[in-house]
Amino acid sequence: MKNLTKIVLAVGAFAVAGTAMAQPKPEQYVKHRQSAFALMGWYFGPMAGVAKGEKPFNKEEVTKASALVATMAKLPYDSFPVGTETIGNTRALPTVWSDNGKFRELGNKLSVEADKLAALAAAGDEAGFKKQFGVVGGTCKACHDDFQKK
Ligand code: ASC
Repeated sequence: MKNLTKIVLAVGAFAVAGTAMAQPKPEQYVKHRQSAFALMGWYFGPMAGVAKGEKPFNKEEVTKASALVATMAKLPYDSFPVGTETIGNTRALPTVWSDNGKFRELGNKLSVEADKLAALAAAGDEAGFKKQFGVVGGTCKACHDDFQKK
């Protein structure tokens, strides 16, 4: 074998091995997506009191929390590969895979609406924030209705 051929084959073998090692296990995908959703709820939930006027609008707090929600909203949707439909304690409905286009669309919508919420918080726009909080919550719910077990 020519040296160049050997090098090409060796590099190819490393690339294949690297890909195989980097491939997460199905249960790791489930953990990834559930972690992102759990943190999203952790930061989103307490802002409901602010949106309802039960708690004061603290610009610093809602800016931090809504920015984290917006970041978390970008994470879970690549963690529903085929093969993770029934892993662990997943609450994902089969529709996540059978109607994946709509699922991804709602995921994108959540990201867009959460970005808007974060921008309103950072601008100190209390009235806008309160209104947009409802839009984001409605986006969460729309997806839960069709894609999450009750
Ligand atoms: C939350 C939370 C959700 C959403 C959803 C909105 O605080 O944990 O999953 O709001 O209940 O309808």
